[in-house]
Amino acid sequence: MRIVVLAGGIGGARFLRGLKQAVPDADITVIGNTGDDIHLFGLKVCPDLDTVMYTLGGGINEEQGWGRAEETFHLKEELAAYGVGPEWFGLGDRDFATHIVRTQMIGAGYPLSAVTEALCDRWKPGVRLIPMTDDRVETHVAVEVDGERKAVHFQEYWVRLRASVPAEAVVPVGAEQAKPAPGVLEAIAEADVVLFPPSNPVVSVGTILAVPGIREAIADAGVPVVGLSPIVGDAPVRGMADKVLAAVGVESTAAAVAEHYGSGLLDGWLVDTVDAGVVDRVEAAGIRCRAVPLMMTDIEATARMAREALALAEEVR
Ligand code: GDP
Ligand code: FO1
Ligand code: CA
Repeated sequence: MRIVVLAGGIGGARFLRGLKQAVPDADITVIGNTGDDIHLFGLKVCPDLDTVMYTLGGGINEEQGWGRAEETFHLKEELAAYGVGPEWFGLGDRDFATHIVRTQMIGAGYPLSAVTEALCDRWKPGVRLIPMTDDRVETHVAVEVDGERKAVHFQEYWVRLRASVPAEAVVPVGAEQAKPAPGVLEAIAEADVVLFPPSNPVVSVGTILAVPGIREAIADAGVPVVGLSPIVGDAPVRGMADKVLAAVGVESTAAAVAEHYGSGLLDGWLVDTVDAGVVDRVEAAGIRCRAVPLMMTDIEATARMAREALALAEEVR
């Protein structure tokens, strides 16, 4: 079975671990969000691609959900001693090596998709990981700080400001001009099923869908498209999905997120059992819906979620 997954960072990566366990023989292609990417210290950092790669490759800091296990921060401390920041972004020594290799290869002329493949030669994530695009896309968030409206990089909004100021708009800068990376449209066209993991619907899945051609390819593939809600009991399980959903005028409920994707894109939607009350509302929107446990407490629970998503895909096929 060929499965395509549109993934952000932590939610996407953890779901993929369960999916691999549920269907070990499946051919899984992950289209990764690159809107979170940021250039720091002259290096290109790709948080969501790295989170997927480290999580599936066994190098992730499990508690944190991002960055490397057994990390140290000597390099960052030395840079700070020179007065070189930003200090608000936690780049560890082990993680730095990834960004150095990536930046060096990009400087030598390799596209991000080829660089990602090279990095995955080491981590062997057991999926084909492709960035959504080789072009530069950066998610910016319009905020009001001290009465002044300005746009900040998504990482500045999330990590430095801790999403403590209202997001008024979310803009994937560069997305309109971006082209899907090689292999993205082909993987979608050849897929048996497309899954939206419990990833951020705005700044992860939404950003991937903002690359012209990807949304259309999914609709044209004519295969079941099934999503799992990142909102459980009217709040995100973690992160700032509620804040960025508000910025795009969508309420933070499992039903509203399904309606936001819409029946033109989604065929099936899984909500958590605590949200069983919204199943009828989602089905009224033309999307087949089931309520099942959606907390990724461990790999086995996550594998059950993946099996439910695939079963729903068979139902709507
Ligand atoms: P990010 O790039 O690190 O923000 O990761 P993603 O975009 O892939 O996923 C973030 C989303 O995953 C958040 O909106 C969370 O609410 C959701 N999430 C995290 N853990 C769980 C879980 O155990 N169950 C569900 N249903 N959603 C989760
Ligand atoms: N998240 C934080 O909350 N604080 C950090 O200092 C931080 C550093 C960082 C470094 C590399 C990386 O791959 C991810 C990192 N993240 C950090 C996570 C990242 O900001 C977010 O998980 C996602 O981009 C949110 O979607
Ligand atoms: Ca992300």
